[in-house]
Formats: sequence, C-alpha cells, structure tokens
Amino acid sequence: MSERLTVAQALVRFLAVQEIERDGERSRFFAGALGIFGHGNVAGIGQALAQYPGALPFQPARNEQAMVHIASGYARQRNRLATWVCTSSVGPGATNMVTGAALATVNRLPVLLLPGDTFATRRPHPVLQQLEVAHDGTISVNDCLRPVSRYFDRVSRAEQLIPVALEAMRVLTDPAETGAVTVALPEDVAVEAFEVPDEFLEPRVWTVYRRPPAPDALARAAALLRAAERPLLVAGGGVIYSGATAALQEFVDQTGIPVCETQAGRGALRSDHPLALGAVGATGTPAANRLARDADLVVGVGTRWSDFTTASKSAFQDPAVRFVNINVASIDAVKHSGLALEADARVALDALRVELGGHRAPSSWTAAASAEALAYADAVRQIVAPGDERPMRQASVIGAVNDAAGERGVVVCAAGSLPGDLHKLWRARDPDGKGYHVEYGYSCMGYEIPGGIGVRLAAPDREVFVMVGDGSYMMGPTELATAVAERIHLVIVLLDNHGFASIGALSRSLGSAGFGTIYRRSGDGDGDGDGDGGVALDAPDGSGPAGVTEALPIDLAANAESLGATVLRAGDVDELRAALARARDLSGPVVIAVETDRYAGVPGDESWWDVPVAEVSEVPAVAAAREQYERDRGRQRSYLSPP
Ligand SMILES: Cc1ncc(C[n+]2csc(CCOP(=O)(O)OP(=O)(O)O)c2C)c(N)n1
Ligand SMILES: [Mg+2]
Repeated sequence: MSERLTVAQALVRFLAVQEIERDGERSRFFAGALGIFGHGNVAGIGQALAQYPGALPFQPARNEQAMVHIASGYARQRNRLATWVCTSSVGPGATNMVTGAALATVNRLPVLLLPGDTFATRRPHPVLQQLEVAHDGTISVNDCLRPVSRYFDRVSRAEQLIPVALEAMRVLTDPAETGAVTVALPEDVAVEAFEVPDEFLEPRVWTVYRRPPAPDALARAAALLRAAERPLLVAGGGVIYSGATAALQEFVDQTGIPVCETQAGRGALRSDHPLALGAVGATGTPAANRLARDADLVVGVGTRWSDFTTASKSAFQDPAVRFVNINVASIDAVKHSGLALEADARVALDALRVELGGHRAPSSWTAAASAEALAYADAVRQIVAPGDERPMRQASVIGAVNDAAGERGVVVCAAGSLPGDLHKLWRARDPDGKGYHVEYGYSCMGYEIPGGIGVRLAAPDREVFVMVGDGSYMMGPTELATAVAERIHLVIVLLDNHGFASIGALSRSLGSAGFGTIYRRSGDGDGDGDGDGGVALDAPDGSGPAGVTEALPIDLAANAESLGATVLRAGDVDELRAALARARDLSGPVVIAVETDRYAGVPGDESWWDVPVAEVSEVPAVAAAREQYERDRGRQRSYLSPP
C-alpha cells in the first residue's frame, strides 16, 4: 500500500522512525530537527514538521553554522549513535552550514543537513538568493557542501527521495564512513506529492556490527608487540566512540603498555591510572612526549593521526619505529605505513589481549612510564594550584573548573590557547571517557557554546562546563539565546584575555610580534591614540615597537546578559570557585566572566608544530625564526617503513 505525501512529509516521517542498534541496544537515531526557516524550506520541511509535531521535535536555532555544531556536540556525546537533522533555507542559510559540515566531517561525526535548493523546474529562475553560474546550469550554492560532506545528494524528482534517504542513513550510521550528510531539497520538489510506499515509512533499524580484525593481521600485530621493547599506545576518539575504555584499561593492565591520548581520545584512560601519560604531541605532556620519542612500536587505536598528535611527525624519533593502527576506517588504518588492523576498537583490543596471552612489555619500560605519569601528575597539581594573581592565570581557571566538574562533568572547548592547556592539564575522571570534549579536528572558534548545548541535550544528567576565550565567544555567542529559550543549563566560563593569546604567541615565536592579534580601534593600530594606523603588535612586556596594549572597552559579559544568560563575575580563583558552586543551582545558561593573563602560559615542553616561516625577510626576528624552523624541521621523520 502507499500514501500520497509531499517529499518533505515523507522525509520527516521516514527520519522519525530510523533506529540504530549496537550490542543489542536499540535507540532512535534522530533526536529532532534544528532549523531556521526561509522561503527555501518553510513550506517544505517546515510544513511537514508542523503537520507531524510528534515526529521530529523542532528546536529553532539562531545561526545555521551553530545549529550544525549543536548536532555535532550531541552526536559526539552520544558516541555517534544519535544526532539531529538540520534544516535551512536556500542560499545564505545553506552556505552558513558549510563550516558546521566541515567540522562534523573532519571529526567523523554524523549530522544530517537538509538545505533548501533552487527550483528544479527552473521556472522563477533566478529565485531570491540564487547563484547563477554562466557555464553550468546545474550548480547552486549547495554544491559548496559537496567537499565537506561524506555523502551529498539532491532530490530533483520526488521519487528519488527513497534511494537518497536510504543512502543518507547508510553513511550516517557507518562508523567508518560517517560525517556530514547533505540532502539538498529544491523548494518546488519538497512540496511535490507522490505515492510513498508504506514500507518506506515503517521503522527501520541500522545495526552497527563490531568488525573483528582479520586473523592474520591480528597475529602479525601480536608478533610485533611481543618483539617490541618500548611499545606505546595512542588512544584516539575511536576508543571512546566504540565504548572501549574498559577494554583499553584491561589491555593496559595485562600488558603494562603505557597509554597517551589525542585530543578526541583524551580521557580514554582515567588520568589516575598509573600508566596514563595523558596528552601526546604538539600539545602533549613531557611524560607522554618522552615516551613517544623513544617508542619502537606505536599502536594507534581509533586515531586519525593529526599533525598535533605526531607533533608534525617529530614526536616519534626512534629510527626503527613502526606503527600498528586499529581503526574502522581504512584511510586511518594505513597511515604511517602501519600494520592495518581494520576493526572495531573494542573487539580488536580484546582480541589482541587474548592473542598476547600473558605477554607483558619489558618491566623497565613499564616502570619508566609510570614514574613519568606520577611525576607529571605532581607537576599538574603545581601548575593549576591557585595563586592570588589578578588577572588570573588560565591554568588556575582550568584547575578550578576541573574540580567543579568532578567525575561526571563535561568540559567543552574548541579553539585558542585553551585546548592545548586543557589537553595537558585536565585530569580525566569519567570511566567512559565522556568528561572531556575538546573539538580539535577543526578547532573551530564559535563551536564552544553550541557544542556545549549539544552535549547537554545528549547528557542532561551531566553538568556541562563550556570554556571559551573572548575571541571564540565573539565568533558565536548567538546560541546563548537558544539555551535561554530552551532552558538548557550550561556553565560557560568566559576567559577574557583581550585578544588572541594563542595566535599572538605563535606570531611572536615566528618573528611577527603578535601582529593583528589584539583588538584595537580602527585607524589606530599601534594603540598610541594618534590614529595614525600603525601596526597592531602585541608584546608581553609592552616593549614592542607599538608599546601599548590597551584593550578595547568590550564587555562580553554584558553581551551575554543581554541575550538572557545569568552572569557571574569572578576576579580571582576564590571568587571563581564560589561562582562555580553557585552556578550549579541556577537554571538556563550561566556565564562566569573572568579576566585572564594573556601571557601567563603553561610551561612548554619543547614539542614542535610545523608552521612554515618566511624563507626570506628583512625583519631580523623573522630570519631568526626561519633558521630555527629549519633546525626543527630536521626532527621531522617520514614514517614510511612498513612493519
Ligand atoms: C573560525 C576560526 N577562525 C580562525 C581560527 C584561528 N584561530 C585559532 S585560535 C584563534 C584566537 C582565539 O582567541 P580566543 O578565543 O580569545 O582564545 P585565546 O587565544 O586568547 O586563548 C584564532 C583566530 C580558528 N581556529 N577558527
Ligand atoms: Mg583571548
């Protein structure tokens, strides 16, 4: 039998009954629909959502990029087993989603985007907001979403909806394929009616099977581990998504192999485990980086090996170092010429543990690792210890938030100097690895608040602590209004250091004196008040050529207040701790505004990140930075040798 429905009605009814199953647990795949309406979707998806209010609960958003971030935050917190639909109008609403889609795809998080599209019939061409490309009549702005989508399609005839919707679900629910999926809906097709077969509208379950490793690959990996003298595990996000944190701990306890973590994998092993070395790579701990330098066999589990993890291929220095990669995605499993163990992380770790029998890493290596882990835990205690500085050090703010978060709280962050500091300093305490949510695949300024909303929607029983810098806050405060409207409780710690501390420090390290990384009045770049348009430099001691570091009088807390958030201000660590305690009992979004010292960074540990420096320059500091760059590049390895 069939039913006559519009394309949009059929799609909404279809999406509402999609379910996902893993390990026998079944749940609804779409929590609801986020959206902003315009002429491109109001009569299509908008009409359908209104007609079936129980199908996909609707949440209006304020900015299309941010609504995709909400979906990504949600999907990550739910281990990619659930997400949101995002509906936008045609034109700018659709292109606003490009950044959100890229973030989801880079981080391998499922989100379904339904941008409106221009008329398939081409009757009123060019419709409002339509791009016209003289040489190609099939292009619309939605084609910008192709490179950032794991699957892209356009429903140009009503009947196409059925295969398109099934393909979209296949990609969204496949852990190796997942990312942003875009289904563009021409506004005339969305309202067109067709005979929809009943089977299309019936509940459908997408099962995530845990893929086992190939037996011969497993045997080879075990042989490599038995022969290794200095084996090291690198845990990525895949460990957490696969629910493999307990399997990881069992593996480590049995083998004595230490673990370090990527940003997405941070918290895969609780920080108080004796073999937890914490962050590795460019933002890594000295403990992890020393072990990484000497390791002769590196087992990456669920990691995409970003340049931060490998310190731009300088982290692993042993000339004979080899890699084993446990990953569901072949693109990651083959990286660094590693032995590819294409498998689910949990199944592979269990299988490898069994295959290894009672084998343990050399005890001297295990002992060295736990000594390093212990020493670093002590160092962290000192670094985050509260002082009485005003403005506060970022490290003490992290310490206070970490204490407030306890075992169940979740910290959310994405860009600036915070991710590196959090990676090093945060003590991860949740056994499932769900307490640390730093989006560092795309490191997108503006993700923090919407991402935090997504996390809270996914885990309403957990306290969510968004940590956001002033620069990132300005990039995307809009969803504070959404949190107010939907009564979503979040604690947002807004760290105002009056500029881009991270990029300022990077700029200084490359000889460019913090150029353009501090806010100034237009036409008075050097801040000396004469309006001569000098260069906006930022030197910590005020001694740079500009010499003045006066901030613009921006009150971000007042901005948050005007959007309806409750605002608490804290001037020192005691006040911050009191505000964190008070925030717990308040409803809706609470913004705790703190001022932090732009120059009081966390002690570095000689790790490196490849940022190219001008090969020629008349500026002596740049020329010196280039020389240093060339020396550093000498530490870069190719990782081309197969195991
Ligand atoms: C959308 C976006 N634009 C630009 C960047 C590059 N970028 C990375 S950090 C940063 C500055 C962040 O400033 P703030 O949030 O104040 O953090 P701070 O560096 O001061 O800790 C910039 C511009 C980015 N990551 N994302
Ligand atoms: Mg800042």
